[in-house]
Amino acid sequence: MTLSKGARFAIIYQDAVTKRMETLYAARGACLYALSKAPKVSLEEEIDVERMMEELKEEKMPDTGQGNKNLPAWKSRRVEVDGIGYEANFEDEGGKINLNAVAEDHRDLLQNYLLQAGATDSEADTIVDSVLDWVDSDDFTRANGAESNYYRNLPEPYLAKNGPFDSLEELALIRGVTPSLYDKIRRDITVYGLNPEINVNFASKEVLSSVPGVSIKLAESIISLREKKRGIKSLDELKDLFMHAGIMGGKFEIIRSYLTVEYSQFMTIRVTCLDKKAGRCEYRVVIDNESEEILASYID
Ligand SMILES: [Ca+2]
Repeated sequence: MTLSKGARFAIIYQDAVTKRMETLYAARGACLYALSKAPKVSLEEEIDVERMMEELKEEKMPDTGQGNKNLPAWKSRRVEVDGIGYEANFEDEGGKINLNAVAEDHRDLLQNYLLQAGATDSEADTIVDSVLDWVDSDDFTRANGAESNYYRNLPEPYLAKNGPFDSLEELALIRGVTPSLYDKIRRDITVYGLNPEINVNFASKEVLSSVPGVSIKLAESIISLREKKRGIKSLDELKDLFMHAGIMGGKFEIIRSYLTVEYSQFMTIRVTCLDKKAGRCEYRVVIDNESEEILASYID
């Protein structure tokens, strides 16, 4: 029996899809396994990532020593499910820019972040104003924003939320957010919690350098320091670093007001497949540490 070219392709394709599905399901298993190892934490009690990692290590999971350069390397560990290796990372959602906590007086954080992601000044203005309009309860449109009267006139109309974001995907509905921009920024954005401050131990270089007054070089120095110290325990530890960059006194205090070392109530577990043959796959879950509820899960 000979198979047509199309049939051969279909079989190969099917095979690849099946393999990918298997990997994704195993990644989900790895993620849930990592979750089962995560101790419950309260708002008052700091997440004991070290202990969490010790517990994982006890199960003889070797440290990969590599990992996503944007994430704290000391917090990544290898998990094995069905003979496939995965890298598990624990991230505090507090290391991201919170759409529900964008305030007029701290709007430059999101604005700068959008600029470094490639938005123009006017595009960034539109998005920040529209995010604020989306969340506020009134229907008064900001100078560059959008309320229901804008969204109602789109080819597929909808209304402004006039309330907090419930999911990250809502960001794609905001005026000015294109699919490519959404894809570029979604990993640095959160909708969980209400804290506007950025957790310096988990923020990406892009988020840190969006804090007004923090250059890319300074952001890189902060990341090197937190790697070296395996976590920054107090913002005072950053004083020397800033002083070397000529930032001290009142200037340092202003920057400090954007930052924190406190964990938020929300955490992401990210599991990435290390088996090249299985193709690139990533599974993420966002967890409320207080209720232990899984709030969202993503497959990439
Ligand atoms: Ca509104």
